[in-house]
Amino acid sequence: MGEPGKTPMQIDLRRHLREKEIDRDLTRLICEIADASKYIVNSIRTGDLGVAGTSNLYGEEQLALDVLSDRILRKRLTYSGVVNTIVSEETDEIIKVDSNGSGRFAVAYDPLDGSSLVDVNLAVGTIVSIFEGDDIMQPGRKQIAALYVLYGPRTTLVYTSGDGVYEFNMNHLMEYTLTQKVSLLAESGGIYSPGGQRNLYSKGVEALVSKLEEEGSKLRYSGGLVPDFNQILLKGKGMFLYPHLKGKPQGKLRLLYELNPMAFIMEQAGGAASNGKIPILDVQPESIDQTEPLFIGCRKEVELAERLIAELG
Ligand code: AFP
Repeated sequence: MGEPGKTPMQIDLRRHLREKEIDRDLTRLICEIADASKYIVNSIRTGDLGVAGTSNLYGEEQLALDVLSDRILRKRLTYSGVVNTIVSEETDEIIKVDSNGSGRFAVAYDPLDGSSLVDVNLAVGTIVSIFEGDDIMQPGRKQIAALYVLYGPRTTLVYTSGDGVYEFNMNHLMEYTLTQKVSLLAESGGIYSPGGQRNLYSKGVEALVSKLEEEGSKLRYSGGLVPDFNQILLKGKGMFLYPHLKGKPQGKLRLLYELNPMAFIMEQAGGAASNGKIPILDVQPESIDQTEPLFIGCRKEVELAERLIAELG
């Protein structure tokens, strides 16, 4: 007989990590982030949608939820005892955490990516990138884990620690239980999720979008990286792109806490992630606010993007 509220087959996050023999400190960190997401999902459902009256590194007005979500997550990371370095989209510097020398991990996160979508009731997410050591400016290939929480009709958590990608669903007890191991089927065609403004696309990107549509791909774009990415990952087809734009050659999305974690997850699921020239995970970060163009999804589509950009720019 299973515990109340759980069917006998349900495996919760902590048990899953234990059974996969994930490092105890990393298990603790992932579970702390999962716990923090319970407070974030409650703040989204009931919180103040007003403006916090402050602005972040990019000069974007911070919504109360941005600030609240950042505070919730940072507190859990700080008191976890296993973190020594933090970078958040909502702060403009690298934060050193005093864990009495026991801090093993450097963490970069976007506490509430897509927060401007909450007041129109669209899905948003938390994105986290985890490195061993105290250097947060390593290439993404050095990550030891990456995860996101998607606050949609259901609240789901997707993570990788380098041995596959797993999805969990938050049940009515607010516990995450395993739903599936994610594998990306490189189906032809399907969906594409094009960020930015089409009139600012380069010839190569314009040719990519035309080719995808000729092959029958349908446009699916909400303006939230986490739900848009999650759709490609779980449907197992197509690609998300936020490309280089005329006047914005580096694109919009942030390397440390949007591109690196999503690229790690996508590669672990059998897909690919590129800045149009090289794999995202091989980019050496030069600054915490660095942005890169992004082409991510099925390997075939990402290779097509790189080929057309090499030919046409
Ligand atoms: P915010 O976190 O500022 O809402 O931006 C969300 C985001 O970084 C990412 O989630 C989306 O993919 C992208 O911006 C959407 O950008 P556009 O509004 O330019 O399409």
